[in-house]
Amino acid sequence: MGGKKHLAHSQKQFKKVKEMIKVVDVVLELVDARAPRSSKNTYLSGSGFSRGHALILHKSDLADKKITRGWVDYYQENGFKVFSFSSLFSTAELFSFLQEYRASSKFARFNRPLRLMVAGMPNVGKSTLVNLLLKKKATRTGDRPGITRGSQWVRIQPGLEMLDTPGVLQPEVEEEFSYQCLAAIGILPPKRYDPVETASWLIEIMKDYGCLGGLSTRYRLEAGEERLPEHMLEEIGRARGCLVSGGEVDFTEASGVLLKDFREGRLGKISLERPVEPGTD
Ligand SMILES: Nc1nc2c(ncn2[C@@H]2O[C@H](COP(=O)(O)OP(=O)(O)O)[C@@H](O)[C@H]2O)c(=O)[nH]1
Ligand SMILES: [Mg+2]
Repeated sequence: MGGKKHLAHSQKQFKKVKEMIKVVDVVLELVDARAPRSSKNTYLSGSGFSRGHALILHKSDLADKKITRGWVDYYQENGFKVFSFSSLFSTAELFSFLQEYRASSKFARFNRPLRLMVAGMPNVGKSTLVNLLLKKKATRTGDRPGITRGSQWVRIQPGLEMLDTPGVLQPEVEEEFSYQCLAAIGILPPKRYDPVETASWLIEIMKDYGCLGGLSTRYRLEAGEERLPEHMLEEIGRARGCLVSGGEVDFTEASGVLLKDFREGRLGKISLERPVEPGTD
């Protein structure tokens, strides 16, 4: 389950990201609002990290609003600049957040643009957000020395410049719960998890959080607390025609259906991780 297998590749990729980081003032780290703790990279908030760092709780349209607000408070209390966002929404508030960030930094005082880049684990919506920020007023600022090969500065607003290529950060898997979170939200590549195991885990989580309603609505099944995940998966499989010859349910396919629906928000707004409540833990 560990991350060792892809180490050689990810070291090379990480070296490239580090090169990009050297030329920016602030790294906008995208995490998935449904599982911010597990989708957050430890390097960028580590003590040796010398750049500015802001957290964007992305895909907030898919997460439970109240829990996302809790996460924003949690990270603010821990000294982070943090903003929750969805690429389905207008960029106006995100631009205000970035302009405020600039105004509170030395770059505004020196009348120089704030240079930023987007980074994050696979599938957190980096390309979507970069394209959204580039859409309007995107003027390539032209070649400038010291820029990593393959990426360019783009002026996205007065005072704001962004590298047009996001940095890919590798998932870090430390324990079973975050492993399953990363699998469920689609950060881990398919070959690194068992879809039936993850789908069953997700059903159990939905039980724990009292949001099985999303399953009964979507698949017209009886989604009781007492029902086993495998029985619900079987019913989902029948409802969706995920069958192998002989009429048996193909559990892998049924699990794929469930995970896809979860990822695209069709089971409701479900946050997998919650911030630690004060006085607990
Ligand atoms: N619901 C929702 N989906 C998003 C959002 N941003 C991106 N996506 C979807 O998430 C998937 C991965 O996005 P992509 O930008 O390719 O992620 P990347 O791997 O980090 O570059 C795509 O299917 C996007 O359409 C968002 O804010 N909300
Ligand atoms: Mg991408």
